[in-house]
Amino acid sequence: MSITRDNSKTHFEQASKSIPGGVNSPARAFGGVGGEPLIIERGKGQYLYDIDGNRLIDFVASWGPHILGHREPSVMTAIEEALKRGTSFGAPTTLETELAEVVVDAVPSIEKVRMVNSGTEATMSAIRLARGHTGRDVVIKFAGCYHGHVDSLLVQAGSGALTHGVPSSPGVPAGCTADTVALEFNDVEQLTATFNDRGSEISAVILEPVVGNMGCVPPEPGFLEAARDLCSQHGALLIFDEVMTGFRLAYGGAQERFGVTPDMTTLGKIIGGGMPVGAYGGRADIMDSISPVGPVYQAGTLSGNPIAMACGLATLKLLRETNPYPDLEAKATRLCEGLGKAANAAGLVHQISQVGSMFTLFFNSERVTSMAVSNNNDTDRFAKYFWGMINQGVYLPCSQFEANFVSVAHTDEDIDATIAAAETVLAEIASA
Ligand code: KE4
Repeated sequence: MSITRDNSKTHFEQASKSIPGGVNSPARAFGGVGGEPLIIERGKGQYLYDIDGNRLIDFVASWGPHILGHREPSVMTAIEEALKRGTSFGAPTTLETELAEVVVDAVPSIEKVRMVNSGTEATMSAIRLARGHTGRDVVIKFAGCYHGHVDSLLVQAGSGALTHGVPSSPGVPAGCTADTVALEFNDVEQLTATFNDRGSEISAVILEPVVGNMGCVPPEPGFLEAARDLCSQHGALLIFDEVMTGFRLAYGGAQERFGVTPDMTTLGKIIGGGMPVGAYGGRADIMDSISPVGPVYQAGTLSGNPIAMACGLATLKLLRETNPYPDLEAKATRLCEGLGKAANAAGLVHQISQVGSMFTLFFNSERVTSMAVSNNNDTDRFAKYFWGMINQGVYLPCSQFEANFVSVAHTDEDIDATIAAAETVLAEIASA
């Protein structure tokens, strides 16, 4: 069974004439799976509809934001109401304060928060703030963690940088990464040794508390606690990059789920509900080092944009009121169990990694705990799985180094259909 993709192919060819690679983000370019991206016409609930009229069950959720599904009615109404008052004023609005107060109330580490326009802006600003606040230059990150395309953090990055095999990008001068140390995720010994060696130089450790960008990789027991303790001992700041896990793994994010409180947190995706919003926040004494209160500069024309604030606010309010997390986790667990049974029935070596409503089916003989292991994923087999599932009407992230997301809109029937699709596709792969 193959879906029709003629219109997508034609339009993608046209797009490629005026947009590099035909995409505005390489993560969408299908580089890791081959072929051309589907051109999406609209989304509704758990479904995407492409310009060939195909309806697909969506587990990408725009790379995370759509925890409520596409076009959730109360979110759409909030956007329409905000639009009646204008799109942007370059001046404070009450909506920014309201969203800031919701974030402060929800996220344990955040006493004050600054809105920006993307996750990249959030991490870039958080790193600058950490360096400015501590007066130190060295930043520790972990291979496979992706924190956006920040020059100093685009070192052994995950996500699209990994899929395209260009973890450390050209165009980043050596000086920008001279103070960036990339270690192995989940390696407490290596982190401890680095602190023992250079502790007084380290401004911050930044990490994805549950990594989504080398596939879904949870922290090993004790890893987050060790990072917390080492930062406290050496006067460095612990930054949780919760752009993906924030409001995804719990209303208070991974830090609520794992009970480890960082000094700063970066957010994105869900807090914008699908509109361009990023944020960074943390202890008030740290955040008051940022302009205009303190000397560390950061600014943005459309930061706190009222339409984006309205979308994010409606999204977070609905999450707070309905607490969908237990149900989301149950649906994801049932799906992962079904995928595992399908892979076992087909006799295919695999790992399934799930935290809450995010998960990855890895084609790997080892449990994936770091980039060194994730690098051994069978990406050719993943590509066959990806296209097989598309032809069964299931839309997965187009890379083995990404996480899938279950939303409130996914029904039991969708979970059953996805499992059935996987049974067919994985059996076909095994018999090829
Ligand atoms: P953005 O600048 O793309 O809004 O956020 C960057 C970012 C920061 N931190 C984490 C943990 C992230 O996952 C991301 C962005 N995630 C990727 C996909 N895993 C976005 C997809 C894309 O780049 O198009």
